[in-house]
Amino acid sequence: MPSHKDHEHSHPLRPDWVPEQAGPEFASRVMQGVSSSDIVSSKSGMQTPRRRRLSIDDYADGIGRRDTSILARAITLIESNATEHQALAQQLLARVLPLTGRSMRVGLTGIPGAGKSTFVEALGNRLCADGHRLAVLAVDPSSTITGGSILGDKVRMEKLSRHPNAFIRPSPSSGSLGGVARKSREALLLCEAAGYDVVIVETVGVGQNEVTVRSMVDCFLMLMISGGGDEVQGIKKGIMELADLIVFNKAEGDNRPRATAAQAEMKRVLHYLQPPTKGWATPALMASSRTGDGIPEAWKVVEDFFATTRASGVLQSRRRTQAVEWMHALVMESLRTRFYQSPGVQARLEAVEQAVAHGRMPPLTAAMSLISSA
Ligand SMILES: Nc1nc2c(ncn2[C@@H]2O[C@H](COP(=O)(O)OP(=O)(O)O)[C@@H](O)[C@H]2O)c(=O)[nH]1
Ligand SMILES: [Mg+2]
Repeated sequence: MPSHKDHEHSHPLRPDWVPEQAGPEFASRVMQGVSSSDIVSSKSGMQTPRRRRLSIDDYADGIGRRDTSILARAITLIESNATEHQALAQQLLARVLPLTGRSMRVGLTGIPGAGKSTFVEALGNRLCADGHRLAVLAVDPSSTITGGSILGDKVRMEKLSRHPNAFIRPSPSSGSLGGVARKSREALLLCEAAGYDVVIVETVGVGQNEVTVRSMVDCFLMLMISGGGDEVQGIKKGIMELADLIVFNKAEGDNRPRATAAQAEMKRVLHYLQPPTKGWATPALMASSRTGDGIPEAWKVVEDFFATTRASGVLQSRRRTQAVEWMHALVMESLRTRFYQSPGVQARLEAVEQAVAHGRMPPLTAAMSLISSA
């Protein structure tokens, strides 16, 4: 039984980074999980976070009553690499598990500039107006969070970020793809526990990201632009083969004919591909996130997807498979970490690397010898 102390952080959780130009309001809604009530002005006028440590009960109760500032802090907790935070995060995830699984998990991909953020703003405001509660999570390990894209999102998702039914969380600021993905998956579960019935996991179209996001969502939507370049948009990399729905965005005005042609071409291509979801043929649509045209139709297709896959049981079986694969991925990650952190390996690793690099030891012998010293 963990002691009482284990239930608390030894350090207050603090945001790693808050955009200079952004006020506490934005910080609380969109950034690192600081609630504006946590920000107090000191005598010097500097803003300093004042945090009460939260127990596992505080986190679980806060999430249960849909307190977004507690949810944001819980996500900060799971994003923390500190051992004591990770232990607490695991307890919290186990606690809220019965409340999870009730959302439509939707992945969204597309090259930078395809209009993902604008699309989420347009779609999200509609969903929220219809009474949905929407969480938007970003998986973008390449984002350095130097401000550019996040401040861009602040503008693009301005209305949505202020909507009481919306919760927007950018990508964790550091970590490998695997690390970011783990955190995003756990963040998704926390959002579900906090009663969000639609969770959009957004990622940029650079290959491995999509595969990772695909493995944590039910429905995967790919946003494309006509004339965006097949290669960069992943047509030749097979990313579109992961998609349950392809939407050509920016299909308005002068661009409409080009989008129409691209859509027709895509339909022909899709005809020859094996769709990623059994019993569901991937459609290609057009929309304009700017004018809002085609957005309700795209959402209707997403709803159809859920109705179809739920009725056939494909949705449930995909989730079961995903959970088991996820467990295996965690085993691998944990073994790897333990291996490289073991004193025996740390003591010998560099020398063994040198020996392999200079051909004094075969890689297989070296690997086996490191494993036996772990
Ligand atoms: N004309 C037009 N521009 C759009 C549309 N959707 C997004 N944009 C613009 O495309 C640019 C990139 O959009 P953004 O949402 O940031 O793309 P992201 O990088 O995929 O998130 C911005 O200048 C948007 O205003 C659209 O439907 N039509
Ligand atoms: Mg964006």
